Amino acid sequence: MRTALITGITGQDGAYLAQLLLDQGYAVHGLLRRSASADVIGERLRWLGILDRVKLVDGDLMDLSSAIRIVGGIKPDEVYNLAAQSFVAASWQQPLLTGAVTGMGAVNMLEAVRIVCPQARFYQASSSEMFGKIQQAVQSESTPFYPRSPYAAAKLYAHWMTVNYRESFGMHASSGILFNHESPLRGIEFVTRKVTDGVARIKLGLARELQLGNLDATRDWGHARDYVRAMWLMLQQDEAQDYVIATGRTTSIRDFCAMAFGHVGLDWQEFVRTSADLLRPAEVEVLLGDATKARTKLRWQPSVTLETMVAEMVEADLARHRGRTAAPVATRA
Ligand code: NDP
Ligand code: GDR
Repeated sequence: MRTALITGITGQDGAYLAQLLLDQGYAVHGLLRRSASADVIGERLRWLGILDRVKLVDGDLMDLSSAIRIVGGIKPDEVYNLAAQSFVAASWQQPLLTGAVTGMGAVNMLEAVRIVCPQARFYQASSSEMFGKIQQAVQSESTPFYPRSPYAAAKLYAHWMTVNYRESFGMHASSGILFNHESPLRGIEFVTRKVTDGVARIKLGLARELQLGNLDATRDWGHARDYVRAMWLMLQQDEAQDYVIATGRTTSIRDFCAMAFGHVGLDWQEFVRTSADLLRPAEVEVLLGDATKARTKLRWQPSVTLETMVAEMVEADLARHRGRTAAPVATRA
């Protein structure tokens, strides 16, 4: 039986990846940071029905000694480093913490693997945010980076350190440069889930409006379940490399709103308000990925369309809120 260690197992991707690896017959261990809210922290794993099938071990990405202890104790075949302070907007408020977790934390994991389990295969969760102020209209593995936030700068450091450990120490270390991917398990602060949650609340009469920031930005959105499959495929290759994972379609926040509200028969323009407080100090205006390399070498391709994903997310949020419904908002014809 193969063994995997996932950092960030309580997050969106960690939960879906754990499910995929369990289905493949892996023993799955997850690094869990200590919390006073331990009862709610495994909510995504519980939602997927796998909380009791994964083994959670206490540790923190910022604590090298815990990383060494955990990697040395488990001796995993594969390590997926998904843990991060992953919310871009928060990274301007907490730049040092973001650097410590998202940047240095990845190096702690690389060091732990190098020192106590160098044969393990390593996956680093890199990000399309590293392209930032885009240098090419469509971004691939060869597109120059231009990070636009403390988060993106921290990810870029972790990305290059992963390349560095591969080239310096011969480690099987790969970076997946993943474009935005969403699901019903997406954190509530990210725009897609904020919108689908808002749609559900408004539809059920629990809220009257939804406040958003920049509606003009566009993102290349895929489904997290498809994207964790790409992570796994990267570690099954003989040679470690870096891959862009994207759908090749970009959509504005405005159009995403139209789709999500439209799913329940509402006109988004009646409910969405914009607030300058939600604008970022520097914006990534457009992202659009070219995943040709992944399609060719990994034989990976997305299976879920944006329309299907939006419907799944809205329905999941409706189900979550239905228990505490007030009067529903009338559906427009
Ligand atoms: P989430 O924000 O949902 O999950 C982040 C995870 O990191 C959580 O399990 C969180 O634990 C954990 N974590 C945070 N700080 C620490 C710490 N100090 N020590 C240990 N664990 C910690 O992220 P996603 O699942 O969406 O993303 C997974 C990874 O992929 C992240 O690195 C993200 O930056 C990156 N990424 C995501 C993309 C996306 O579109 N989703 C696209 C490209 C890259 P807790 O539950 O305790 O908070
Ligand atoms: P992003 O995702 O920053 O791309 O990072 P997010 O959903 O937060 O923002 C996407 C775009 O929507 C605009 N926006 C808003 N965003 C949020 N969160 N809330 C709002 O109210 C709002 N209104 C407009 C933003 O300005 C932005 O342009 C995600 C994270 O998962 C990262 O960890 C990951 O690396 C990248 O995707 C790829």
